[in-house]
Amino acid sequence: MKILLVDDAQSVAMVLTSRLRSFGHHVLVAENGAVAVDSFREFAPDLVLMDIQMPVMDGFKATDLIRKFEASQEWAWTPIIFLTGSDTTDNLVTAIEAGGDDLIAKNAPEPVLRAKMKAMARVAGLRQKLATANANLLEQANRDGLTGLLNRRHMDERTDAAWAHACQVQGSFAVLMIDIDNFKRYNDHYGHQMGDECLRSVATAIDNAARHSGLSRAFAARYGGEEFAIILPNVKRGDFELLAMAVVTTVRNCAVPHEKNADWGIVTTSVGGAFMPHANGLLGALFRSADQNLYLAKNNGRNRAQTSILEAGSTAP
Ligand code: GH3
Ligand code: MG
Ligand code: MG
Repeated sequence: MKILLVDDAQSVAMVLTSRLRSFGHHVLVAENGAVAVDSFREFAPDLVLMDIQMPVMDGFKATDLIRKFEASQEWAWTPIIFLTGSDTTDNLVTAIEAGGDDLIAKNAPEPVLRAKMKAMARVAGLRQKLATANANLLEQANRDGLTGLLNRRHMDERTDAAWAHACQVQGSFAVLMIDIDNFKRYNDHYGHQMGDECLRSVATAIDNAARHSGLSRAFAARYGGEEFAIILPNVKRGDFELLAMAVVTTVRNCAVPHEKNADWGIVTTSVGGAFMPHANGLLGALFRSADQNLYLAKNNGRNRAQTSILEAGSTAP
């Protein structure tokens, strides 16, 4: 475990540190509550051993600040054990009321300290497992089950945040809407299962095109059905136009057979894009413009990209 040991008495800190290290733990010492609160954020310990009476800031105040900090985090409760002169009932009640989880006497016999650390290591192990499971769940909740791309809900959240930031800094912003050509015929001809396979291949191609664009903030998502989107915060106009074309080419290069797709005989996409040099106004207007361009790309023969530039002011409600 990573243990944050907080005690102003050097002699106590030294004895406890050497004992804890001999049990195999990694120990960081803080000499008062204020230092402990700072160290807690950086060290992210599995356990805190906290003295109560200390100069600058006492253990109760430090515990209160640590709990407040944890409340601002996604998911956190680090065990805090108070170090006391004696482990009386009164002390235990006060410790728990103050936000601690247990207490231990500073001069507790070695087997008692070892046993308590063993119990805490179990808790730390479980917390680690929970944190990992939580992160996996969150990751899954943000993904589309069929294609593995970001799903629409997550795309909306992330796009709104990126747009708000772009408006604040007057940064550029662009959207690409991507739609598979004649996909209904694909399903009718090859069946829905093959249709799903095809959606996966196209999604991978789109994701690759976005990743290979070198635009670190670009992200691709499944917009819905056989439609995808790439969101491009802080992008140069030239890079946006290149990526629009790259998506069409990358999907075409996969050469997924599609007998019923006009003269091409392979799966193709149409792309509609809209770019704003300085984000301003309503994001919906940018999407509408990208949609109109997608419609144009379809009308102009499919298997192509159509893009346009929206000047500031053109997105006013
Ligand atoms: P266009 O070139 O104009 O885009 O024609 P289209 O046939 O692609 O467009 P349309 O909107 O008529 O058909 C879209 C089809 O996409 C219909 C629907 O069954 C199919 N589709 C949507 N989501 C899924 C899915 O998850 N799996 C499969 N297999 N098909 C899907
Ligand atoms: Mg469609
Ligand atoms: Mg389509």
